[in-house]
Amino acid sequence: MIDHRYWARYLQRAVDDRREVQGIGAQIGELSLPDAYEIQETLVAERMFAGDALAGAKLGLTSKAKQEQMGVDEPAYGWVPSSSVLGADAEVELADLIHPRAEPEFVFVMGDDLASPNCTADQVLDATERVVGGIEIIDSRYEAFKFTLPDVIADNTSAARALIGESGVAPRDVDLTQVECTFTVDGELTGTATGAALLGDPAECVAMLVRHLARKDRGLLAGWIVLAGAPLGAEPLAPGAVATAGYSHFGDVTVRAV
Ligand code: OOG
Ligand code: MG
Repeated sequence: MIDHRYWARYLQRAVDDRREVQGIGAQIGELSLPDAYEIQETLVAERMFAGDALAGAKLGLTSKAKQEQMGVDEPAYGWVPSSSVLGADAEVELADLIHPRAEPEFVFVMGDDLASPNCTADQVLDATERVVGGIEIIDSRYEAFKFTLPDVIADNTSAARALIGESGVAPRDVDLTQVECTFTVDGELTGTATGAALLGDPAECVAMLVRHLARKDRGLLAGWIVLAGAPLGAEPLAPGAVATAGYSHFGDVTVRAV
C-alpha cells in the first residue's frame, strides 16, 4: 500500500517550487492505475481545502497526435481547478511554471448535471449548453516532460492553465467531428485537425469521462467545463511567444507567454 498523500504532496511541492521531479513509478517499482488516480484525487482535494474550487474536468491523450507525441496510447482523466481558468485572450506568466506547453482544446460547457455508468455521446450533447474553443497550458511536473500513463494521471494529467473561449456553438448546431482547428505559434502554423481527431468524436470523449467518473459514483455538474483533449500536439512556450488556436465554428483563443 503506497502513501497517496505523500506522493500528492511530492507533486504539489514540484508545482509550488516550479521544479521538475522524478517519476513516481521509477521510485516505487510500479505505480498502478488505481493508485495513480488516488494520488491525483488527494492532490486535487488538498488544493480544494487550500481554498481552490473545481471548475470542471478534462481528458488527455485522446488524439493520435498527442498519444504519439507523449508515447502513451490510452486516454487519461483529470480535474480543472478554478484558479487555473483564464479568458480567451490571456497572458501566462512563464516564471510561474516549469516547462509549459500550449495545445488547442475542444471545451464543453455543461448545461445540466450528467452522471451515468453507460453514458453515450448523445447524452453528452443533451447535457451540454455549448462547445467552445480553448487552449490548455500543460506543465508536466516530471523531468524532461516524460512520463508513463500512471505517472501523468497522478500529476492530474499535466494540467496547469486553461484558456476558455467566449463564443461557441450549441452542441447540435454543428457536427463537432467536422469543426476545424488550426494552431499557430508566433505566426507559424503547427498543424490542423478536425474534431474527429478526438477518438472519432469529441462528445464520445466526454462520454468516456462520464463513464469513468461513474465508477466512483461521480458525475459532471451544470456549469462545469470539460476539456475533451488536444487534437494536435502541444508546443513549448518561449518568453514572448504568442499562440493562437483558430476554430472554424468557435471564436479564436490566444495565449501570450510573458
Ligand atoms: C498529458 C496531458 C494531455 C491532452 O489534451 O491530450 C492533455 C500531457 O501531454 O502532458 O491534456
Ligand atoms: Mg489537454
